Amino acid sequence: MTATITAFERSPDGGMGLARDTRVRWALEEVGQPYDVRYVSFAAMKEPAHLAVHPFGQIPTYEKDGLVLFESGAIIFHLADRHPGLLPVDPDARARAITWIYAALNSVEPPILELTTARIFERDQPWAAARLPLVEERVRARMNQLAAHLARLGDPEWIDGDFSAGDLMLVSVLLRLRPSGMLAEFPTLAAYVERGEARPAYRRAFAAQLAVNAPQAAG
Ligand code: GTB
Repeated sequence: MTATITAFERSPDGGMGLARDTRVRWALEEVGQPYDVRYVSFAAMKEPAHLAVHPFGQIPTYEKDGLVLFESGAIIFHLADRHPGLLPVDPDARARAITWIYAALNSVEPPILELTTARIFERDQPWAAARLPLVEERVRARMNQLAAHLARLGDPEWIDGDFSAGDLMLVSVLLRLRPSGMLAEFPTLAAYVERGEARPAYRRAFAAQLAVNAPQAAG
């Protein structure tokens, strides 16, 4: 049976690939698994039918052969675990790649999400101008640490040997920094993201979501 994932019926980013279905599409493309997409509106995400597959009423989800998953990290780990190509066979290298999945989700993505919240959702608050620089500094601190780590390694193509699900997740969270202009402050991280985006599997994933979300795709 072909896997079915869920995605926004119309992503607010207009096809920039920032919604988290893009990273799941990318993983599916990397491991060569076909997939269908069920598109859901914001209202439908909060209805019982969708809450039955995602307790928090969000996208993405993944369904295949009776298995129902939510959380992009869990879905991507599952795909990497079941199919060759995204996790090394060597147990220690595999553990390190999984570490980078967690690092991307737990240590890199949170300050980036906070920045998005501060820049967009809280911008009209009376305290927004005072808070934003604090949030930006937290992002810069984490990006400096990550850039320093890559520099210590000699700025390799990928974070630990061959491209892995760790890189897929790290690139996916870092590219969410681009709209703020802050990714460009870290040229080695920007180059790392560009290497990820240049992969044929990423390009296919990006094109698939763009076909649905680009402004000209509006019916
Ligand atoms: N931890 C979960 C995961 O990793 O899967 C988080 C899932 C999540 O936040 N899903 C978002 C969602 O469904 C979409 S990706 N939101 C609707 C809701 O909560 O009601 C976040 C997102 C949304 C929009 C943009 N954008 O337009 O730029 C970027 C990212």
